[in-house]
Amino acid sequence: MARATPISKIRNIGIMAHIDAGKTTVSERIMFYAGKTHKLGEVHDGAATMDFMAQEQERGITIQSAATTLTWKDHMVTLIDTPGHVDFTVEVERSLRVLDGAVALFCAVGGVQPQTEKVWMQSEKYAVPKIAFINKMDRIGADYYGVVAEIQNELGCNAVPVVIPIGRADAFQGIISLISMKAVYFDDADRRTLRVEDIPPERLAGAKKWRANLVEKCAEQDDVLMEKFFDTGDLSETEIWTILRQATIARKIVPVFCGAAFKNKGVQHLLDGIVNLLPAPNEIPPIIAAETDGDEEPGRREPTDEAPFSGMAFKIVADKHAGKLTYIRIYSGTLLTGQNVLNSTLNKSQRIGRILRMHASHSENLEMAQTGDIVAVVGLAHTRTGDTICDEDHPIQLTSIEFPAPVVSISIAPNSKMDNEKLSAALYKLADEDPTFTVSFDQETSETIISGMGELHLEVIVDRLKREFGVSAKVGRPEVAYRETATTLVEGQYKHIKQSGGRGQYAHVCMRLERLKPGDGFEFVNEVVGGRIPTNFIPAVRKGVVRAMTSGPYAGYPVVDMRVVLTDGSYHDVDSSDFAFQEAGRACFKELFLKASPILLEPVMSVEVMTPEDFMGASTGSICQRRGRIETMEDKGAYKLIEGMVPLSEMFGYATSLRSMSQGRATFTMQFEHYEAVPFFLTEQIIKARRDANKIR
Ligand SMILES: Nc1nc2c(ncn2[C@@H]2O[C@H](COP(=O)(O)OP(=O)(O)OP(=O)(O)O)[C@@H](O)[C@H]2O)c(=O)[nH]1
Ligand SMILES: [Mg+2]
Repeated sequence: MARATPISKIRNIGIMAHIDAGKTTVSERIMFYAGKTHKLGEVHDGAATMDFMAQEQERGITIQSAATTLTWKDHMVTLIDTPGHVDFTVEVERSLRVLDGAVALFCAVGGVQPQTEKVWMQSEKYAVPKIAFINKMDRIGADYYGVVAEIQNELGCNAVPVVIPIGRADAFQGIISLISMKAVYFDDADRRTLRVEDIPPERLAGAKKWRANLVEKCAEQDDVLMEKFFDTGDLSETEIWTILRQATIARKIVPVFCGAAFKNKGVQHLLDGIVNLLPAPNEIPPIIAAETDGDEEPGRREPTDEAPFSGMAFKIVADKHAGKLTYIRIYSGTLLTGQNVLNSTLNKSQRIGRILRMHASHSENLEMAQTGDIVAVVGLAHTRTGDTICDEDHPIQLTSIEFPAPVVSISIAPNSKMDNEKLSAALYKLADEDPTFTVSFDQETSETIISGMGELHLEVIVDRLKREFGVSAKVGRPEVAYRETATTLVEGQYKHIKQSGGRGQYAHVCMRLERLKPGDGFEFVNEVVGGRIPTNFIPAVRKGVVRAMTSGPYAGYPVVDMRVVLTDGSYHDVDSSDFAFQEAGRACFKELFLKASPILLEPVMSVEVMTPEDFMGASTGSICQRRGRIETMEDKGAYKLIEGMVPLSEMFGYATSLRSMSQGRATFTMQFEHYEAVPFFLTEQIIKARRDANKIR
């Protein structure tokens, strides 16, 4: 079927940066210049189109990634604005997984922040080509060249300015394009008009120096151009664009632009950069299957409409009107409404209902979608985030999306008992949307426990429950998601025998517990030979072990990083059953685990505090007091940046305490780093508290 837009003119782009760098403001300008909106919505007025959730508008931050599609110079650009706050990192991860290119935003004053490094690394993991935009050039202290150097040194990339600013702070008037070698001024009165003039004489030397840098960096990429550069000392405009495009897509160069989105400066050039330098869906490598599963074709799909359909579900939204919306990135082939597709992750056939193109909170119906499109689909009832959707006759499974495990938990109960069912239905819908949010039920205390990435994450969930689902709920204090593991190797056996009239119960198992590397989870190995336990009972033993591990024997927390080897056992012709072997598996694991020197593990966060020098001592002290250790301290302009590791359990309420200690001038971010053993004296306290609360069996 004919395409409305040739695939070479499609761009799927994300905007990523630390919190408050101006991602949403840039997105609003992009939509305005592309004629998508006619009025500029400002974040701080709660009026940004992309920040359409009530919680986003009230807090002035982005919480969920929003997508919109627009046209710029006959290219179709799908743009995803991502949040900067670490609690919503899932939104960045899923967007980067399916996008072809990204704009990395920097604040001209703040430069490379810890969170910038984090999102940069996320984008590198998915090999996403990037261009950089240094925003907020109108702020006092803006330092374009300083930030370019930071990008090069701290992010270790080949950042090459394509424009340079004319003036800075209040005197920031425009930019010099190093490709056309023209000065461009942005008229304040009419936000759209660009005044293009010759470079003013006093800026010519600087512009020539940076032009030479750009040309040299381009020439380095290509032997023929290198020769020409040596002969003539310059390259043509077309040559620069062509080589810059190739090098950006190959991730050898990160072209740098600048402006002040809030003041409507520099964004049109960024848009030119997006369409001229970032890849089309057919310029990225064909996607490869995670596993071929007996498929005789090689497990790859070329990005063409003729190839069998394949796509990835990367986002689920419970929409009030449309129902469950599944966002899909199409990697190959064509998708039609009413078509049956295979969810190859679940091996389930699904029917495509409506296909929608999303514009923030609005949508437009489509009859079909093609390679490279990002659309939302109605009708995929079972599909989850990270699942592959594909042609039923040509199954393929793509690598899923990695999500961090939730680290903070709270108990939750509806204010009114009548709302019990409504609450659990709403919670499961929200968990469906967000893979870093989980819901569980504590059998011992009959409490519903919700877990997420941080306090803000859970606060937003509770708020959404009230507003979107009409359920008011009360919540407990935030608690740390501890884990249990064993430290020594143990072997032993357990006999489950019951003889109380009628048919008896008999199951006998021998096990060995071994410790796995952190993060390796759980392995169950069956070494039983000669039918000493019939194979049909083995899954029951495993089930019993898993049951014992869900609520660990030591303190009732999940057990992780263990290998359980079933070595031997015996059975009885009449009295053995699945039930008896499950019980034996559970009890044997429990007994052995408690003998294997169990310990508690706690999440440790990497914490970065940015503070004026005056509060340096107080800030480092606040980390040490919290069982933290300082890793590095460095100067960041007028500020000091302290990086350290602190157990999460010590970080509750830190925002308030840091604020009061520094007269509101120090700020911090934190993110989950790894699990570490809890010191023994604290373990005892935690276990006692759990016992008092009746949470240990
Ligand atoms: N002075 C100045 N302020 C800006 C500029 N761009 C954005 N801002 C302001 O910076 C604040 C944060 O902007 P946002 O666009 O919400 O930043 P964000 O990166 O989307 O933030 P999160 O989504 O919360 O991570 C807002 O008050 C903007 O008005 C700029 O170019 N200059
Ligand atoms: Mg935002």
